[in-house]
Amino acid sequence: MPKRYTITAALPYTNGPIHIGHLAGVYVPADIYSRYLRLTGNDVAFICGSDEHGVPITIKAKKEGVTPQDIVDKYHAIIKQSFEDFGISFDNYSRTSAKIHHETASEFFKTLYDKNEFVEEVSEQLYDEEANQFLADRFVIGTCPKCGYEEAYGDQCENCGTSHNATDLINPKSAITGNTPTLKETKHWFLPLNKHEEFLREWILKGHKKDWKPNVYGQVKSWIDDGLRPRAVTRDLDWGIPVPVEGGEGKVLYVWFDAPIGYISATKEWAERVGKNWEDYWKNEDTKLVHFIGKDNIVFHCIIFPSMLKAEGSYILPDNVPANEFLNLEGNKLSTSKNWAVWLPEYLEDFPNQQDILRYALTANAPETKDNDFTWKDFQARNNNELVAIFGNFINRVAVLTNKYYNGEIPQPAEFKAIDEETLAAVKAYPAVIASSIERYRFREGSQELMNLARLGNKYLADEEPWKTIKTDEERTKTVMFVALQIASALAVLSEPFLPFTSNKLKSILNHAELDSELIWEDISTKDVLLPAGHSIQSGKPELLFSKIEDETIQKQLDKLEASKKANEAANKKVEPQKDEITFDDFTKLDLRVGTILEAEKMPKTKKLLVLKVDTGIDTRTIVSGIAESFSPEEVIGKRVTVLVNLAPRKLRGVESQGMILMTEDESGNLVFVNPNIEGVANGLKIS
Ligand code: B3M
Ligand code: ZN
Repeated sequence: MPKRYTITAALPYTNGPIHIGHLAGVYVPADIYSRYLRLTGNDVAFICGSDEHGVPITIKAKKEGVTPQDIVDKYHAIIKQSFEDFGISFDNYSRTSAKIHHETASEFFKTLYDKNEFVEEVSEQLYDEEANQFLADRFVIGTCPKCGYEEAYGDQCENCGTSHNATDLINPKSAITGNTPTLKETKHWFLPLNKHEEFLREWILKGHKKDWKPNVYGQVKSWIDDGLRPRAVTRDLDWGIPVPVEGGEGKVLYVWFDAPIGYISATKEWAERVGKNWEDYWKNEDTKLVHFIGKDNIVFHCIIFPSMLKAEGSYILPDNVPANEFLNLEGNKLSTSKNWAVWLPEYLEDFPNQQDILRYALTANAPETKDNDFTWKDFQARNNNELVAIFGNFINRVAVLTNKYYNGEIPQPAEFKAIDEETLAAVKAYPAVIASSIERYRFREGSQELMNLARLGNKYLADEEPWKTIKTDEERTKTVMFVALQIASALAVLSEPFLPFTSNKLKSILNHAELDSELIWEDISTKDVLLPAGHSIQSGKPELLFSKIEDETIQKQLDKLEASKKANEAANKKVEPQKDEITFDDFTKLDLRVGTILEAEKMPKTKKLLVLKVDTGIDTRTIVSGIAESFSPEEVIGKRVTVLVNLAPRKLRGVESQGMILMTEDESGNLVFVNPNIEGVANGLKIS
């Protein structure tokens, strides 16, 4: 039975481009789901937009010395383009700075206000005296009261996912000035989540929500079990949607209050454009509402937003919230600030027109039940061993042979053998198998089933060897090619949710547009013939669907990451402030010489000290140096070093040290010699 679906994908913050983590966690799975539902005849509204309010945007604007509006305009355009480039098939991609959103969110707030669903309260909030500003959300960093993570934000800990009030943070510090905040009174409107606890318990814990993913259900259960508290839904900020009620002057809605309403306003905008009734998608019990999000957004979509919708009273609640875990990159957490990411615009520069490889690699390795790692090696392997060697290879052989033997025309099959019947029957089973994976939000499983269909085709050709039978049995060859073409056609349709670009190319190779009616998902299992005898495929050499990725290409990506790690380390290196000024005479008092370490041994019973014999050019003397944790005695013998020779001798563990060897640290904090490193410089030469 076709149904109506409202499918939302988390609204990305417009403070930077998007990267593979966003794609893998939210947008690719949401797109697979939406495309599949459309292909199976459902009425789908696939909704997203830019989240343009909130502190991250203000912070970014401050950093770049521009206005928040400049920031959101810039990144809205970039993000929207990335989604288009990657074939994310939103019905509407809106933005929360749109007028329709401001109106919808204000109205929503007013409705709750009029229904007395808020608690209005003057309370003490964190305040930065120097910046003259209240500190909420990402303006304040401190220790998470739940897990002890030291860089938790005012509204949420990114480590354990807990959402809290800024005043709950231990040791809060202003993200603007670094100061410890003071407390200052201010009025806010609170959503009393405690009031909705019973409903949430009924709806999620006792209701049918046990079919939610265990990570989502588990998190929600633990929050409800811990007890819910009122949450402020307004803020003392100047960037956002003004609080539309008396006493709200100078305050805005909390970004997490307005952002999910963005799903509603984006639906309205779309419905107006295409002549539909938006309320069908939000207020009709027959509509299935599904939120695709990352795991850090669970509390907002499973507790706060449903409480808002329930309090408003006329909306449906989500049927499922299939949140994903996080994707890591080459073993490390993806990070915008550390530039540890693969950004979509950059990917496309390096791999033009190869969106489907990334979509496939991210789906085949999606972080569905646990955090997962994206590696460039895996990306290469998914492409070379699966997309090229199985899928692409099969299609290429089918297209080339059809053109070669039959001038591109599907041959009339002769008698079907058991293997042919079995193969065709196996193909017919795939729509249901893949559908079941998708409907259970198991997209990686679905992608592997799709690959199995290509495998089936590949194996069939390899076993039946039409390139051999063509010389001995023309009728048999026709049957085999006919069957293979049916498999290719099934692949063209069933790959669409996962590999939309490939599906399109394949449909043109097979000339699907020339068929009497467009093939849909269901046809693959119900129709005996997908491509009839006599239908012609595209003539000429078929376009290759995929091509091999060489090691050098992958190495380039790894080098790029390495470079960004280095740059980041260098940028983060704390440079100590300059010391007090000295005179030239002060400087000339230092007697620095080039020397060579002749002997070295560990100072007994110490960890750090080496006793060195150093040729200073003046003499050979003993110097005790604290370098034993970085160097073994053997390693340092023969090293050219810089020696401060006129330092007053001092005794260390009973050994008199007559000078000092100059050292510094490398990027990882290891000691290194300040090495004169000049060939042919004699010991004893002065450094000045
Ligand atoms: N803007 C948060 C995020 O990117 C966010 C989602 C809003 S969904 C309504 O993590
Ligand atoms: Zn925490």
